[in-house]
Amino acid sequence: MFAFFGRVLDWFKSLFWKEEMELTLVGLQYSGKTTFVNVIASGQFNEDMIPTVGFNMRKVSKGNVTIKIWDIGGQPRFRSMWERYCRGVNAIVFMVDSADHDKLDAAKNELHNLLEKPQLLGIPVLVLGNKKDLSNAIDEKEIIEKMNLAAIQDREVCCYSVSCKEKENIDITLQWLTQHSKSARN
Ligand SMILES: Nc1nc2c(ncn2[C@@H]2O[C@H](COP(=O)(O)OP(=O)(O)OP(=O)(O)O)[C@@H](O)[C@H]2O)c(=O)[nH]1
Ligand SMILES: [Mg+2]
Repeated sequence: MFAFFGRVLDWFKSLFWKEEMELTLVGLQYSGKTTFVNVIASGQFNEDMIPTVGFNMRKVSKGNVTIKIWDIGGQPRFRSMWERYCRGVNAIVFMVDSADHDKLDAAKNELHNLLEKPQLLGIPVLVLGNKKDLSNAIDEKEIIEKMNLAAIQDREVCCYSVSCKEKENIDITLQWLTQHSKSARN
């Protein structure tokens, strides 16, 4: 009964109290960015993904928040676009394949290069260590260490270990993101 009234209340709120946010998803190729967008948009996990050429834009509604997501290709040839698409967004999500140990150093360098750009000063960053379901995946603490997140002092930084495949920690990720919508920043 209470659940029913809760849903009615949510629906009522969504009619009058809408928020919008914009975020950009970057990170090395094969880390799971497009998979993440699919999972939050439709709950679908797909093993056979096609690498993103350039970028995709998707709008996803969560409760009363509409999230406009820029999903940028992670291959080296697309990385020069990252900065442009990160300008003015509410949050940057940096996706890391936490089971691919050989690429962690490159991921760290790309993240720090990006955050050095003056245009992106102060934009909150969420680092997601994806593929938590794989047995060799490193945990949150190790991601924080290997990505040298402690060195980022000029903005809010958060890190979660997630699995798009098993839909683990996707809820807390969405919670963090929607808390960074425009009205939350104002
Ligand atoms: N085991 C496992 N595999 C995952 C997970 N998330 C994504 N993958 C797989 O990782 C591969 C790459 O996923 P994509 O979403 O295409 O990666 P991307 O970061 O968008 O890659 P680019 O578009 O090239 O930058 C696919 O085979 C996915 O099925 C996960 O949580 N666990
Ligand atoms: Mg992609």
